[in-house]
Amino acid sequence: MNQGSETTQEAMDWTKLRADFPILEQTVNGHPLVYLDNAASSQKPQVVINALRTHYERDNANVHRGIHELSNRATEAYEGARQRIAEYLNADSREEIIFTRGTTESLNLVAQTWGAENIGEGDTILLTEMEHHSNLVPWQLLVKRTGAKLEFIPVNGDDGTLDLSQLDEQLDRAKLLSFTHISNTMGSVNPATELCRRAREAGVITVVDAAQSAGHTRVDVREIGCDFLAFSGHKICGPTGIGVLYGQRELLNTMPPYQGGGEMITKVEYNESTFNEPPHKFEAGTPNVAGAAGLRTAIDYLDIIGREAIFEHDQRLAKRACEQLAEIDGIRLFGPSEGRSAVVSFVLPDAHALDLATMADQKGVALRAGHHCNQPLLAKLGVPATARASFYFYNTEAEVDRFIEVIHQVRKLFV
Ligand code: 7TS
Repeated sequence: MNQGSETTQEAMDWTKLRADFPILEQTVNGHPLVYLDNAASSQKPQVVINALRTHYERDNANVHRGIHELSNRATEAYEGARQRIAEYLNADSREEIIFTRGTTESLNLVAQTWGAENIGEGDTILLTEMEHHSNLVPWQLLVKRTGAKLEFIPVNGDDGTLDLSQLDEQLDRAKLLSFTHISNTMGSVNPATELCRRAREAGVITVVDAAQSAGHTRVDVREIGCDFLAFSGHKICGPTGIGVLYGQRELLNTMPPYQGGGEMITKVEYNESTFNEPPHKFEAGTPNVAGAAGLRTAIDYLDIIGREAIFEHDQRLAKRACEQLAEIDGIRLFGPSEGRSAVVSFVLPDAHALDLATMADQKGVALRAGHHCNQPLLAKLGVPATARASFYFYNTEAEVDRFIEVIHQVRKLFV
């Protein structure tokens, strides 16, 4: 696909897409790299690397401040990226898109601004048992400050689906529901639209953690019907250090600022200030302009491939991996058997997950092992760690087979 100029048909040649990712062309420990840690961070196509380079070679300046050409170009790049992201999420307007450092900062922003204004003693914040620490700890901090409490939608054990049997009662008690769209450990795809609809009917504000979904499936904030949604650029082929918080405009208008500083004010006196309108009100200081430009390019790139096609490819690879893993005696495979995403977590009877990942690395296969920032979930499942393979569109069936081959080779060393 390279510069995004070729046809969709050609773009669907998944193997050919690999040529867009220079990092994939290397050997690691003497073996061709098989990168299966995409849930942690995705790789970057050449067009994104070029966008960062072009920004610094040609357009770099501060935004919104200058009246000179470069500052105008930087502002256009930054605000143009905001507009493009609004389209990507089908938001009503670019004013609903706030740039952050990533999902973690987006979720902290909601907890510290909307939460500070609206959560008080005795209020309930509803989460699920499968949240990444970044959608748990910010709410714990808020609870500590306010005297509110947390409640959790249960996970149905190894199957990784949510137990929604008590949802209506839980929503009746809650003021806010924050949940992950796709689990980074179980690979489950949560019914975001249904959860948001039922929350809305109960008058509960919703936050969707789209870290694992934004680059893998279509994410339409109007169709989902959420109040807030967060994602990270680096997991969707964009640069590190840039992310997004979508927030419904009426809510953003009522929220206090996040951090104080330049850009977020209209008038400053020694003892008080008036604040800018959203989204600028929530973006104090010089922003990550190059990151925004890189993220825009990543989004253009993904949209040429098509997120529906990416999701189908994810599912095909995950199914192939699960079917082959399931043949291993005594293996514990996590996540739903149907409709799962590109994340496959497992525990082998005879090899510790960390040893397995370390030895797979010796064969060039990059896996993840550990608690995946899901410590309470793993404690519930009764395992200290899982091994995890997570796929993206540049992974191939041959790589899945190589991963399985390496698992078998490594197992032989343990038994
Ligand atoms: N939410 C989910 C569901 C995630 O998977 C992650 C990162 C985050 C939030 C935080 O994203 P960040 O970009 O702000 O760090 N997940 C992982 C992972 O599974 N392995 O490393 C990071």
